[in-house]
Amino acid sequence: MRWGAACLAIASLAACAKKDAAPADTTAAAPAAAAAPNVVTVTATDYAFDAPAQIPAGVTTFKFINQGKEVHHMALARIDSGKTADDVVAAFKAAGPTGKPPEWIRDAGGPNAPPPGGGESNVTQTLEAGTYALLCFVDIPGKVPHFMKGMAKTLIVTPSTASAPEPTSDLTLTLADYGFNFSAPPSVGRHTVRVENSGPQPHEVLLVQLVPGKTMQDLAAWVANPTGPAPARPMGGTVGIPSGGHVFFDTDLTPGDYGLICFIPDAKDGKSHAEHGMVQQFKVG
Ligand SMILES: [Cu+2]
Repeated sequence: MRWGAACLAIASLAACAKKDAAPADTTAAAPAAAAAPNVVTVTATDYAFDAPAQIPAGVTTFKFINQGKEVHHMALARIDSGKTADDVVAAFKAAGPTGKPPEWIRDAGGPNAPPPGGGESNVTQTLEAGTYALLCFVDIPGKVPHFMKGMAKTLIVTPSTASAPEPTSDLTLTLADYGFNFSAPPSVGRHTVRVENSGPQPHEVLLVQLVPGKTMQDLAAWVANPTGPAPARPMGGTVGIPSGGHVFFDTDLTPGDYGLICFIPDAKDGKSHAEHGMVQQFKVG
């Protein structure tokens, strides 16, 4: 029931989603040698990730394309000790629907869900060398998380001397226990949003554009019982980032009603952060 959610931080197997844009131009006044982020394209289908097996460390833009019919995201999870994505899946299976996720995996961002059927989302983040798993925690339809259906893939990030700077942002979105705060009201047009997690718990942000006349309450009800057309369209954002972490995403906003939501299960009671009030609606234009 967690549409586009990540849940590495907590317990549930039932656990736990911009438009396309190029990396922000950071070179306006920079020397000619300023490097650009490494762009890594990942394509999702029902139910698999098409992604490279190995990429270099450094500032990286993940361009995420969903060619499937269902909603997908690409959670990045840092894993240690020679573990693989198969080990992550086995650990979640062993823990069962109400068990804790393995202690050896950590939220590490990744692009949240774009619109299905060819939509794109993106995230730009500084990647440390190490071993990661790409995972889809979305469990619509059927309440079985997609990582159990094949959407789990190991990604090796190799040491690198790449020196691309992080993007320059024009908006900051701060995540807290439990809420969202924009540095300024988002306007129509293109933005590079810096997402910061100021809370003690991991958080994600899924940006959605609401169908005219629908509300975030309608979306919450639909996620709990996804029958009929969805009242909102996923527009990217970032999957879970740890306390103190930050990533960037580019978006292109047209006039309309939008929302922000975090589906990560709470560390204390296992309810989603959305149920704790981490959901916000706003108007653009
Ligand atoms: Cu999925």
